[in-house]
Amino acid sequence: MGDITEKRINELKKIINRYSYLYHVKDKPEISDSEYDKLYRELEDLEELRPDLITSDSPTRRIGEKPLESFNKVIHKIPMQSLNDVFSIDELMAFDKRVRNAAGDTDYVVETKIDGLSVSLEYKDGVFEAGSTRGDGITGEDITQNLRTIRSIPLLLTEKVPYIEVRGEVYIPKKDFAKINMELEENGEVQFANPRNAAAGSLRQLDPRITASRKLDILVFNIQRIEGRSYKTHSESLELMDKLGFKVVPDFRVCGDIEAVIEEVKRIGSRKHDYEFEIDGAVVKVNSMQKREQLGSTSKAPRWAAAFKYPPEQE
Ligand code: 0OX
Repeated sequence: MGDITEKRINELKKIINRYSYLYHVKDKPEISDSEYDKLYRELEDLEELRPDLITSDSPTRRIGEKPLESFNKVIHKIPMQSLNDVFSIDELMAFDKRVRNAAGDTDYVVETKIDGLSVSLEYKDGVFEAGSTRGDGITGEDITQNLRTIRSIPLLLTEKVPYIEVRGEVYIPKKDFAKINMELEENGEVQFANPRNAAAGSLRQLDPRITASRKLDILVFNIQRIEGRSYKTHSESLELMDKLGFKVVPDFRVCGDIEAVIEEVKRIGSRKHDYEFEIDGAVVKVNSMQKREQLGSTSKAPRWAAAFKYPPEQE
């Protein structure tokens, strides 16, 4: 009899994780909310009968019960570097010249630069183990409990990669930001100045139930470290993260030369208002991992990437 329960629990975990992925990562729900709730409640009931079968990757384990006393410090195994800014097309072309002088002609990837909070996520054997804030890039804070509440962060990857650490940006969608401030105002509390501060404030809550109520989302854009898999280009790494179940920066483009990069940077700038998140630029990255190695980093930032900052607009 116990076996039947165990089988059903495992089945429900798989089904629910899949529907949750389709809803929160792919934005393509395949069942109604009420059907989803029904499956979720069935799993909750079975886990109440058999607490010995509860695992950390169960969709019912997203929100921990206990608030923390404080956040622990973590030293990043791989430093979380920052980006060098460029403020004009001329500066972007100078960046391209430096890159080609040092590493020869190259493909680039252009991505949106999401204005949120940089975090790191670590998985062992495909299971979410720990997450932290960037902090100063060397030392951050352990916010695992809060990150677990973000539905687009997979608790279980589609493949049991021995180890992977990815980096992404946590943000609050523009449409949800206004709602949070309205609620804060109703409760007589201080409002947030912008979505970025709202995301930061929500991640810094010691009580994960408050974080869970905040509609945080994530987009990932870098593999910090991986064991058991390899890739030759950044675009391959983005595809790999997509395959593993992560929500990856949308419509990134591979560009064959700086002219194509400039066109893409302009296109992103003109679409600024269409994204569900705030952007504070476009990121241009050398695609070849081998060329990145060749280019290396300064103490602060990689030489293989640049953040293009759009001029401020008159509101
Ligand atoms: C972003 C963003 C930030 C990876 C190595 C140095 C910078 N805010 O959207 N950072 C990076 O790349 C890191 N990419 C991005 N898209």
